[in-house]
Amino acid sequence: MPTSSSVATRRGFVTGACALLLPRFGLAARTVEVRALISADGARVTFDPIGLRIEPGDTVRWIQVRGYHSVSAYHPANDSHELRIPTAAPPWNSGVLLGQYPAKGSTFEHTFTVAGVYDYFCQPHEAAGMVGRIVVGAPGDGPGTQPFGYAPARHWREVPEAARKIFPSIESIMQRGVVPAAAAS
Ligand SMILES: [Cu+2]
Repeated sequence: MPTSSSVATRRGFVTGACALLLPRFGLAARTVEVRALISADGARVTFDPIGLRIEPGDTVRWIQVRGYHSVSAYHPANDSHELRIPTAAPPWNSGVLLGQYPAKGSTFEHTFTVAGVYDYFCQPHEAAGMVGRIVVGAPGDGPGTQPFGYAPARHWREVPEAARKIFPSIESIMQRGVVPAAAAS
């Protein structure tokens, strides 16, 4: 009898703690998947979806399905790339992922807590236009909303021409929520 009563008490405590956590984001935080791909002939490299709208607290999980890719924020900490994520947000860089899904080392996750626009690229394929854009909550007016090359005095590495054409517009991301790779350009 004392044992079962103690278990019941613990369960009651755990339930209470979960109830307290949930209202922080209104809804439970989600994990959304993005695939990193190369076509069979190697001619086309892409993230899919290429545009995504999520809420603060959500996590994006990139899955390396074919080819070898990285998931790297547009941020000066990543090899002097242009700052194109919110100023208050930490940069991230997966490095080139080493496995093919579902093998170990084929996925990378990042949790987004700061609202705004985030541009990111694949290190091996940036020049070929392998980039993506995520809007967390509302776009605001941070670096990711600025035109490419907005701060020439910083001497950041330029976003390659092929990549500039690939980013879906912030408007289309806000309207559609998910922008598949094929519909982006
Ligand atoms: Cu790539």
